[in-house]
Amino acid sequence: SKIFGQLAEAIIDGDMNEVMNLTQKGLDENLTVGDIMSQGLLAGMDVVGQRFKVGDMFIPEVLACAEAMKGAMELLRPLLAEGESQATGKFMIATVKGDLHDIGKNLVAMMFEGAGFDVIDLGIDIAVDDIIEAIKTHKPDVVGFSALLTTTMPKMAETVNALKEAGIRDQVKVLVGGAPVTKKYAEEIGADGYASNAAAAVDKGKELIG
Ligand code: B1M
Repeated sequence: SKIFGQLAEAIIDGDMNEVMNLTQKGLDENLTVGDIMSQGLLAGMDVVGQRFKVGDMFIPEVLACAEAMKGAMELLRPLLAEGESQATGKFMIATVKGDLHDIGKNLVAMMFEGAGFDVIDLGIDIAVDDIIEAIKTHKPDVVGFSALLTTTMPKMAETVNALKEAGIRDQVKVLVGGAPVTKKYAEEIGADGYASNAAAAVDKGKELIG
C-alpha cells in the first residue's frame, strides 16, 4: 500500500495530524498493526535516526517526530490489547537513569499488554534504587530495561548487581533491550534475556516465565 511510504514521510516531517490520519486510513484499509508499525512508522523513524546522526536534523525536529509517533501508537494501542485477555504474568519496564528515549520502551510495554500481561511502566530516567524499590513492591515476573545510549547501558549492569545485593536476583527475570544493546552484552551483565524488538521481547518474556 502507498500508505506506508506516506506514513514514513509524515513521521519524518513530524506531522502528527497527518500521521494520525494516515494511520487511521491504514486501519480502515485493513492493513495490519504490525505492517503499519514496521513498514510505515518505524521505517520513517529509521530515516530520522540517520539524518539526526549526520546533523541533517536537530533535536526539536526529532522531538516532533517522536510526538507524531506517539500519536499513532495511541491509535494502535487498543487494537494490540484486544488479543489475549487473561493475565499471562506481570511485567515491569523502565528506561534507565540518564536516558530519556521512550518510544521503544512504550512499544515493548504495549506489546506485553497486548499479550495479556499486567504491565507496570515506571517511565524514563529511572534510578537503580527506584527500580529495586518498585520490584520489591510490585513483584513482577519479568522486569525489562531499555537503553538507547551507549553511555546509559552500564546502568543495566548496575541494576542487575543491585538486585543481587538486595538478595532478590532470583525472584525476577531480567530482560534487556534497546538499539545499542546486544545479546552478548546481556549475557555479560547476567541478564536472563535479550530481545532486538518489541515482538521478540514478548516471546522472550513468555519463554522466561514458561
Ligand atoms: Co536520541 N539518540 N538522543 N533522541 N535518538 C539516538 C538513540 C541515536 C542512535 C541517534 C544517532 O546518533 N544516530 C544517538 C545515540 C548514540 C549512542 O549512544 N550510540 C542519540 C543521541 C546521541 C541523543 C542525544 C545525546 C542527543 C543530544 O542531546 N546531543 C540525546 C540524549 C537524551 C537522553 O536520553 N539523555 C537524544 C535525544 C533524543 C530526543 C529527545 C530528541 C528523541 C527521543 C524522544 C523520545 O523518545 N520521546 C531522540 C530520538 C527519537 C532518537 C532516535 C532518532 C530514534 C529512537 C527511537 O525512538 N526509535 C535514535 C536513532 C536510532 O535509534 N536509530 C536516537 C524508534 C524505537 C521504536 O526504536 O527505541 O530502538 P528503539 O526500540 C526498539 C528496539 O531497540 C527494541 O524494541 C524497539 C522496536 O521494536 N527495544 C527493546 C527497545 N527497548 C527494549 C527493551 C527490551 C527489548 C527490546 O526489553 C526490555
